Amino acid sequence: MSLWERSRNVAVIGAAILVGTGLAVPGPASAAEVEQIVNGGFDNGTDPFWANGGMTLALDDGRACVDVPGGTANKWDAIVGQNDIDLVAGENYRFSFDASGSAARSARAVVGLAVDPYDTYFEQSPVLGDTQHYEWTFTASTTTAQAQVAFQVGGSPDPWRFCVDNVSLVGGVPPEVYEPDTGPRVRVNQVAYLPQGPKAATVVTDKTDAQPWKLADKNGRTVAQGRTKPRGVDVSSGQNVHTIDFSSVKKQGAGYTLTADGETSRPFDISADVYTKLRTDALKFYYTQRSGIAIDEALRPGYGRPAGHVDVAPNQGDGDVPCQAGVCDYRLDVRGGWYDAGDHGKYVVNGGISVWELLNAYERTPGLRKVGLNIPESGNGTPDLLNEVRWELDFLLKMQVPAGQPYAGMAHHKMHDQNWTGLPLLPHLDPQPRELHPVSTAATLNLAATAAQAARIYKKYDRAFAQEALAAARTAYAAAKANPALLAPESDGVGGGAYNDAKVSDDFYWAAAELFLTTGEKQYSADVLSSPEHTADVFGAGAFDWGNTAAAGRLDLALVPNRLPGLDKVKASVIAGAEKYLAIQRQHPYGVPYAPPNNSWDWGSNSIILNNMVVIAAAHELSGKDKYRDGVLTGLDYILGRNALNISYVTGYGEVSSQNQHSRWYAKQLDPALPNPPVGTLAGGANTSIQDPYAQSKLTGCVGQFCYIDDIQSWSTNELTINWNAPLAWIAAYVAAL
Ligand code: 9MR
Repeated sequence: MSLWERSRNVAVIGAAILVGTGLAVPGPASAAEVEQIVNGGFDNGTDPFWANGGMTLALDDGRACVDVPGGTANKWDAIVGQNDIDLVAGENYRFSFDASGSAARSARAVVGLAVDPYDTYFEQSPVLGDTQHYEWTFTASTTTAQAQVAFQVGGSPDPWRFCVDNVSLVGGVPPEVYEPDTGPRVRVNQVAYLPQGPKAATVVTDKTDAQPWKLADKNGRTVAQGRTKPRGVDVSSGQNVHTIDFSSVKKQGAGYTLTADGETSRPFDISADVYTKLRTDALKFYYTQRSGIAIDEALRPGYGRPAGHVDVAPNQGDGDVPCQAGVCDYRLDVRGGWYDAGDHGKYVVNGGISVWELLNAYERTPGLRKVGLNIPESGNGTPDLLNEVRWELDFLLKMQVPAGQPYAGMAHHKMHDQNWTGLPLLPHLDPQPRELHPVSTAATLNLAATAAQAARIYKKYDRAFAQEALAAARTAYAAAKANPALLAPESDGVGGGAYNDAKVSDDFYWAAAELFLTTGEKQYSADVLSSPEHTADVFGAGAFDWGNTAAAGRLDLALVPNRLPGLDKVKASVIAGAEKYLAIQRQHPYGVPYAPPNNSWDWGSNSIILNNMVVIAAAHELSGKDKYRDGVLTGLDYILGRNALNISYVTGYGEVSSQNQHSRWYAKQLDPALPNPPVGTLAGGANTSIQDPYAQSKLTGCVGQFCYIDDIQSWSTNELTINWNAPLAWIAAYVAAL
């Protein structure tokens, strides 16, 4: 019996090809190819294959079949497999089989370690139907004589029948090369350019001299033309590119196309309307991320589900959660909040920046007050954005250590499953024990900053809550000052993300800034002024994220009315930061205001790009200058399709968009009964470190923008998170308000 629940922490490299995708053709067979599976054609009965979970493996028309019982929770609760397989590190293997399923269920086909810790070396989860051939290649990361080929077929509510034949694992095969389908070489914002905004496109071409271009309306009539501007080789993609500027066209319309160098772009609009919808969709994302409440099918057709982690089996619940062994001897009720991402963890550090950014959007963009989100609280007299964020704020407050306990006033860094779970797994079906992890200075300051910010923003709607939040913020801030170096370690990453944060001067600065802005008190302004962050250049390659929060404090000091001495310098620093991002953008032939050192694109790069745009938008508010507005709009083009992969990174926006973001419950790619992520969900985006095995199998050697793949297995390039949708919502709200 095997537990393949480890979806992370495993290194596999190589390339994989699904036959029939037309992406690449296997190379010629080499003489050294060796079959590792015994009796894969089932010509001599079913041995040495085995089945568990109460299933009997039996021959049926020359294939091996099992009747899979219904009502199991996990894929690995029912397995057909073969053990004692040799793997050699660095060697390429072709893994193939024919399989069928009586219902449209997925089989998790795994090559992995047959013994504890059950590492996964390669996995795919095709959705089965009539008999079909499946085939991939991968490179083994490990040498072992204890590998296993397994078909995990559990996790179905109803019984079904699984059959398999011609199971093969051949070593010594040539590696495959993955070629993404990038469509036409003319790259545009596939959604919409604003009528009065800048309009730029990028053409991928070998030509080095200017080429003619034409803009056609939806009837094919040419409405503008000109010549491209050769830009040489773009560092971020390695491509030779030209740019096109068609800003002079201002006529609203749908279905425009741009043609250059014999290629015609995907269609796009010239219109502002769609950004009002994007603003709403990006914010509606949060309701379906909620923990501790049933998602109402009537409010989100196709997304209804039972409440997760409310102490109903098989959940172990969030109502009475202990600490990890040795960490504390009390228990907390930490129900509620948003699930962080595609996992079921809830993290104060990341919840903090998400709350801050959404509340910041609310404070900066008055139009947001009236936006309805169709959530259970709608119509209660409080703006829906505040209703939604309150769901997370209440959770953050629950993570604070109660008075009378050691570290009272500090916040636990995070709470999540004891072990990683596999995909798919709806929140209410997660069987893992939940645990509180140690308190940390960073989490405590996240709580202080956001609770202080909430105190000034919610005052108008809920005085009692505002007072409670402010008291919690003061307590947290004092506790952090008393415990200034309780740092969350990188090693605490089993069952949930580490969110390790070794630098907390930024969090101190941010929390002091929010407390000062809300109370006006000298004790907090003194801490702001004496912080080394106050005079530092906080606008680096990426302005801010969950681990770097000084810019959040700086932006609010610059924009929320206050009487801090030296405000001119604070404001000037924001303008200088925006100028830096504009300069990067001008150099960039895809118009991206982000150029990380060594072309090393960060995990969640799309959110970093959007956060840089938030700084540019802040400069627009401070100065009123159009160039900043134009910088934001041009940056958005990258997110919505003007990029090397010709993809919109927002589900449901643009002709080709991300839709298989890594999530345990929007797992349609693995189980057709589940939905894709809701429209308006941002994918993490290019990440040159490609930490997950699937991305490694497809993208090893990728350059910058190419380090992304729209596959549910790619948690390092294609996850969805609460902190990434926040800047999308911020920017969409900004654009909608223009
Ligand atoms: O977004 C996070 C990224 O910046 C970190 O480098 C990475 C490793 O710690 O973790 C990312 O956050 C993940 C978190 O740890 C767990 N939930 C999913 C998050 C997005 O992948």
